[in-house]
Formats: sequence, structure tokens, C-alpha cells
Amino acid sequence: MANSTPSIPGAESSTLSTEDQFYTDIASKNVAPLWTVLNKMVPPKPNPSSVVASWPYEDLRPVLMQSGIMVSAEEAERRVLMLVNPSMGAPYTTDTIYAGLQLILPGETAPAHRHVAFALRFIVEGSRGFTAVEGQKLMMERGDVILTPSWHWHDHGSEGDGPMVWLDGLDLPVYRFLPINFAENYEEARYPSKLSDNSSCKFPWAPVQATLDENKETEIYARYDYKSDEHRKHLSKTISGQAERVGAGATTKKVRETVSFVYHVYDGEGFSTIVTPDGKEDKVQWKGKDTFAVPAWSTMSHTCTQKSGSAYLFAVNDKPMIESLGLYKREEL
Ligand code: GTQ
Repeated sequence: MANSTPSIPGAESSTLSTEDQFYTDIASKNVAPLWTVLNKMVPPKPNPSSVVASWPYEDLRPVLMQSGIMVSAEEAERRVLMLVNPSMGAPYTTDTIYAGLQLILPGETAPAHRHVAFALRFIVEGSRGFTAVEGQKLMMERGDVILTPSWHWHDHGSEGDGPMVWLDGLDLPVYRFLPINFAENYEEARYPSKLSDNSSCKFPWAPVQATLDENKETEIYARYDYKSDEHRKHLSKTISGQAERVGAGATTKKVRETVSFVYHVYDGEGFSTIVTPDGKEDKVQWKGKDTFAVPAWSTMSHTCTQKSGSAYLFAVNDKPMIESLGLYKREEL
């Protein structure tokens, strides 16, 4: 404390003598000086805790299949390998998004439950799996997006003859600071359901790809934002989905957004160049069915290394919550 401090009424009665003692003594009063941590509290640029991470499918598929031998879907309730951001631990895939790979084997049931958290699924492999959402049984094929909105009963099963794998995207990290997520189990394994072909909770891949392909001959890049009937702009109020097409040999513009992403490669080969806000550069090589995490405010571009055709990427993003809080920013570099 400076000697030149003008006299402050009340300060005389303080028994503090040294600066060290000041810092020690105020801690016992449950206060802390802002001035020693101001830069951390109000940093000069966004500072996500998550790092760039990738989960190549060829590494993950064998352990996922092994989990199928170790535990049944009924026992596990949800047989999922969580995609854990190495700098954060579960449930963080990015600072705001949780993702996991879920496996259902023929004839299994992941029993009906409902929870506050919102979930979307992107189907990675398999055929004739289903998710039943509040009585609507939705068949799932590769590339489909299936929603299970907050507090909707849902169970999963499979009538196919091979493994069904999908990417779960949930808003679980939100409930680390809003601790109000909870679940209920339904009294039976299955919630009664009827086959439904046209549900607001199912987004088949084909129309998405058709939209991405509309200007394929002239544009090297296209982006499609999924929109729900209910939330109009986004699939939910917390997290949403997007799909992108990158033409053969093309590199997209460098863009950064105040949004984090969990990318999943629907089809194709290439790499993404990602520079996190702290200046660290990563190059994530990817091919079909790989997944990778991109922290908020990372400068990113995608390169498709194919000689022909396009690469197609899906991503879970946290844009709805960032936008609704008025915090969305985007820059092209
Ligand atoms: O399918 O309900 O990956 O509740 C994590 C939590 C999936 C689900 C996850 C869940 C679910």
C-alpha cells in the first residue's frame, strides 16, 4: 500500500501493517483483491479452457465394439464413450458442448427416460435403429439428425442386424453452472410408440446434402444451418447443428466465431487448420466418421484434399445460447 495514500476515515483502526498481512487477512473475510486477477477476469481476448482435440473413428470403433461385449445397453442404460476434452475432463467436449459415441446392438433397448438436457444425434453407421421420442418411433439411417428435446421421453433400439452407432450432442456443460438437469426413468423399458415418418424431431440427410449441392458447379463451399419448427432459427435454445460442403481441392475462408463446435465428418477427406485464441495452431487431418472439437473464437478453415467430389461435414454448435445472450461475433480473416 502506497505511503502517500490520503487518510481514509476508518482505515486508522485497521490493524494491518504489511501488504502480505493485508492479503492474508482479507482472505479470512471471504474477499479477494480484483486488481491481482483483473486480466484473468476480463481478458483481452476470449480464453476457452478446451483445446483442439480429435477422435479418429478407426481408433474409437474397436473400443466401442469392445464396450458392446463388456456391457449391455440395458445394463449401461446408455452405452456411450464420452468424447473428453483432454484439458477439461467429462462432460466437456468443448467448454459448452458434450459429445459421445453411442452403440446399440441388434435387439437391444436403451431404456426410456427423460431429462432436462437437450440432445441431438447424428447417425454414424448402421441401419434400422430407432429412437422413440414421446411416442413417435423414428427410424435412423446414416446422416440423419434426431432430436430429443428437453423433458421428452425417449428410448433407443435396433431392428437392424449390425451395430448402430451415433454421435450424441448434448448441452450437459450448461448444467455445470445451471445445476438444474435431472432425469426420470419410465416405468417400462420402452415408452409406447408408433412408427412416424414425418416428425419435427427427424432431419434426414438427403435434403441437407441436396441443399449443400445446389451451387456445386460454381461455389467451392456451402453451409446449411438446421432449423427446427419450434425454435425456428435453431434446433434448440442451447445447441444446434450445421452441415458444410467443401469442394475437391478447395480451402475455405479463415473464419472465427464466438462459438465452439464438435465436428463430425459425414464423408470425405481433408484437414482443418485451427488457430485457438491463444495463438496455438493445429492441423486436424480427417476422413469419414472422424470427430474433432474446436474451441470458441478459433480461426478455422477446412481443406478438402480429394481429387474429385466434395467433403461433407456436420457440426454441433452452441450458437443458439451465444446468440440469445447477444454475444455472437464473427470475423473473416
Ligand atoms: O441418450 O439420453 O450421450 O442422457 C449422455 C446422456 C446420451 C441419452 C448421452 C444421455 C444420453
